[in-house]
Amino acid sequence: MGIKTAHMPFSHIEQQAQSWKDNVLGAICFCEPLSDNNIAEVAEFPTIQLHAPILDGADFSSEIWLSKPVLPQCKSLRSGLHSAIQYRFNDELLFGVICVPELNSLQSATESAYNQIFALMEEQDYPYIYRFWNYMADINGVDNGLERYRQFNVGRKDAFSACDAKIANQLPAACALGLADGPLTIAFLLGRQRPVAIENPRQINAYEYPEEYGPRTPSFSRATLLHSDQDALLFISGTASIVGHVTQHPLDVLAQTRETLVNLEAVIAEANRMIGKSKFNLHDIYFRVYIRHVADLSLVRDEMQRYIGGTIRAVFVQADICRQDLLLEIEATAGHTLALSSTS
Ligand code: 3EB
Repeated sequence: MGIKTAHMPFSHIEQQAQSWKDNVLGAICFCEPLSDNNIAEVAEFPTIQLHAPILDGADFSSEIWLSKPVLPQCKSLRSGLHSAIQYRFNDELLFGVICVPELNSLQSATESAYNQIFALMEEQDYPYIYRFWNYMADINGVDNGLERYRQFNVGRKDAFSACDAKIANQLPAACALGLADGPLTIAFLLGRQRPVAIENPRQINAYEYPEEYGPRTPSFSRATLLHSDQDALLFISGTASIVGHVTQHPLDVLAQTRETLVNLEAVIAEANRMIGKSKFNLHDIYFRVYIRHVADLSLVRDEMQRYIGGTIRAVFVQADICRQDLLLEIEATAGHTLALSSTS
């Protein structure tokens, strides 16, 4: 696939060798809000720095996407700027980041961010979206008469709808989380190979949610899968305690954790069905766990540990989930070699 991830604390990134940095497409980094003064600039590649309390797994708190040169003569990465987007790319992949301040509303900031991303896709000819990571302040707050997550959905959907069908019909994997403050911050991964969109048979597809969740439906699928004869890469969207379209077990974080894990297993089973092999599982996977209430950390972590067993690779951060009654959300990424052993 020509791409892999590495995970490490934010402070370790700048200490890496130049030859390693040369292969970095971009990074998604969680940093403690209070340690701002020792935050280095990582201007060499597109990076989003998200200020959220890291509750556990700080060793995995930054996710770095690296291109995996398959051939020695593989061309090095190139960088670019497009409107407010900073991006880095090779012939296969493009990783970009954008931060948009809310001048009028979160809705218009979102529409503007997505319009810029879609314009870049057209301009640079990366027709497929693999993954969006969305972060915004006060996600459950209400302003301009609408909950902010719902405004985000309106802005995103309107930008999608205004596009050419080949973009408008895509449903990439995504997550949408609330942080204490900061501008709307989006990272994205694009490519030239068509991904497979995966849905969860236990859940109503998000783009078909009923109107009670807002005037526009969320534009995402439960996962995207990229695969060839050699390898497969799975991006699992933010996954929560939702069955059908209804939040399950409000106020019960333990039961929400279990329901979320069952949903993750259902998505993984769909991915395995697509590749015709039982390659993906809850063990060989990287998790990012968003927890609404800091005090719930040990309940969530211990239940994941009990359910999955072995050593889990996960970072736990405090963030707000897009529905008031959701206490956690888990996203995951996994890569496998289909020919021989499994690696990420
Ligand atoms: C859900 O299943 C929970 O709006 O991009 C998960 C992943 C959720 C992505 C998004 C929202 C998004 O509806 C919330």
